[in-house]
Amino acid sequence: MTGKIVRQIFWVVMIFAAVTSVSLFAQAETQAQHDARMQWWRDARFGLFIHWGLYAIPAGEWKGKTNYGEWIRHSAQIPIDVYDKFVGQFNPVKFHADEWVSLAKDAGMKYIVITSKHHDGFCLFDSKYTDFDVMSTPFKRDILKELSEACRKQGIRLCFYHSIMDWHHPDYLPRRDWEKDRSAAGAVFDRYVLHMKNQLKELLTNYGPLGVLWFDGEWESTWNETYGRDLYQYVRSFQPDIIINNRVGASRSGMEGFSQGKESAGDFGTPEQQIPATGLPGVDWETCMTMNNNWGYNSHDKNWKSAKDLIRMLADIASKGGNFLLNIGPTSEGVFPPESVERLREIGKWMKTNSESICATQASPFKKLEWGRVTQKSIGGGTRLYLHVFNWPAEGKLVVPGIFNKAKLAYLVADSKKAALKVSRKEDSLVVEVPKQGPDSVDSVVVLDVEGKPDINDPPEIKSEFDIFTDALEVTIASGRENIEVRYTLDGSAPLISSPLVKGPLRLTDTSVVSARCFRDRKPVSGTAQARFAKVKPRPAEQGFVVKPGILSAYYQGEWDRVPDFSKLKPVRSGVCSVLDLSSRKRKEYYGFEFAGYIKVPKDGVYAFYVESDDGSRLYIGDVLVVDNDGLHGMTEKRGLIALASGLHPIRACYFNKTGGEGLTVSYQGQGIAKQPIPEAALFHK
Ligand code: FHN
Repeated sequence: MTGKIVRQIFWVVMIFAAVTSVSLFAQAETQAQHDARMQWWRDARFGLFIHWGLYAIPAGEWKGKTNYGEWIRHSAQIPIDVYDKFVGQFNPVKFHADEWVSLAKDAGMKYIVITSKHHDGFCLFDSKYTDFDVMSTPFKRDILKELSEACRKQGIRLCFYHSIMDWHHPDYLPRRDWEKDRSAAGAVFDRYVLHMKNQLKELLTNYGPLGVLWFDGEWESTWNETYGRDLYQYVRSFQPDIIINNRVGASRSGMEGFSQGKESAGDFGTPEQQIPATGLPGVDWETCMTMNNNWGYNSHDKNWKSAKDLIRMLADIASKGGNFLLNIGPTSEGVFPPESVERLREIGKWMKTNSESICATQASPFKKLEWGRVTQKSIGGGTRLYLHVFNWPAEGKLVVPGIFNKAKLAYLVADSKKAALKVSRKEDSLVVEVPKQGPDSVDSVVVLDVEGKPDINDPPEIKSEFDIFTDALEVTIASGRENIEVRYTLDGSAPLISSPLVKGPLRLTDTSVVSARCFRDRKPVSGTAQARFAKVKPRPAEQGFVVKPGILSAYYQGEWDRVPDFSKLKPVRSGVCSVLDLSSRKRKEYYGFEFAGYIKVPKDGVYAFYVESDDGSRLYIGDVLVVDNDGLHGMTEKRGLIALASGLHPIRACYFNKTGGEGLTVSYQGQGIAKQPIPEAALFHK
């Protein structure tokens, strides 16, 4: 029997043994057990993300370009043998685990998620399954071991980020498409899976109890939900109480971060660089975000978010029932960039006073408030509402609309004496009399204790197909509550009991500000909803020339983080295509398109244009930017509106893809056209 067959049998046996040993673990978890396992994480609300590795050495710069981060090996197409030389330079002599943990703890963070291995494959821990790890560097210290000890001492949960995608291991597939000289011959992906599991076993057995295993890099074609479910069970077979994110499987929908399908593996959703518009009752989720533009350290990246924005994001996320995982990319010396430390300290100052309004709170019972956000906690016989006031009321009256609980107590969280603030009722609102000046210009928190569970009556919903129109527009107003009268005005004033009753859809023929409010027994029982609808003139069609079917398309190759000005670039190829799609691209990454021509619309009226893309895209009609979906992101759709006269209008669509997923769909809707990709019959060029 040849050696090759023996080796293959060996791997089949090894893989089978690994899988069966895990499938025995698959225990059904009750909701109560699940909630108990998630409780510390739900209460934590705030954690530190750390992206650290060899990429901190080039610090974002390579051959004169300075816009790289942790993806530098791939984005700058650094050959593996050149990148491996960084191992001999990694010596973060200023690294002190206790300092890092104290900075996180003082900022009010309850857990730390650090990259045990990012996509480049380098391990920050001592692994016996590879030499591509920290023990092969001049530093020769197990960074994760030191961090686990510091976390245990300071009561912070240690968590690991582990990338499924691995640009270094010979068995990982696919190779990078530019790695022409790094053959995939002999690579066995399942052998890589076994390697990854062996390293995960090291992480799960050598560093004490872990809070979360944060998987990433799950989007390539070789990984799937079956692998994900198996890996989820495998990890929990070593630490049953560990929490695992939804990137263990392959069900995440782009940067929005939520899983498709109930059976998807993972305990929480992972929106990235974005905050969901609303909370999702019953769904655990965590927004991860950089402080500047990069996850890994980039010494040139000075686009820092302010501490004010970060504090308000924390309150916004908590008010929607989510967690905030805020990232730092340490330098190659082993320290946090000073700008990161400054922000951690600012946030820590605010959290020192206000952390009770974030930790162990639940999502707001209100849909939307003009002045800020709300979090809540159950307290004996009632509810404690934390009113996060971003815009302090000048006249000293903080109006909380649509609430029908009896107020018990109110005071400023920042007031150590908890001096009572006067609370009165004004129709549907509770009005808290507050000092002229709030205690914190970023987010002043007012405690409002009420009896019982929140009894909130949200204002009615005002809906229409679009918020602009050319001749008339139908608007519906509905409350969805029993025993309610909805009254409205069209001039922006608050509806009164004498205002008209909503008896069906309204037909607007002029620009209007619609306000609507619920009434019961001739008294207002909700706040006021308001929406503006503008009457606009349609863009005149263009005439006086002959057009032919199809739209001009120009194909470019290059690397961008945003839609470039294609007029300044030379296309690799130009031509005419029948629809706006990517089928003529020559490679899957580092390319862009510009489509230009005319779109023919059948009627005067408002049209909605939609652009769904990965990565960035922009859509112009004439010189108007109708849809701006620019930037690096997963498949994301944006919409824009424009009023057009029937006939031909110039249309221009720009698109680029950097790395990873790709995709572009340009649709339209309106004047009897259901939402659909712009068809061939509507596209022309001169
Ligand atoms: O490709 C990674 C990226 O480097 C970074 O780790 C982020 C953080 O969640 N995750 C991936 C991009 O979605």
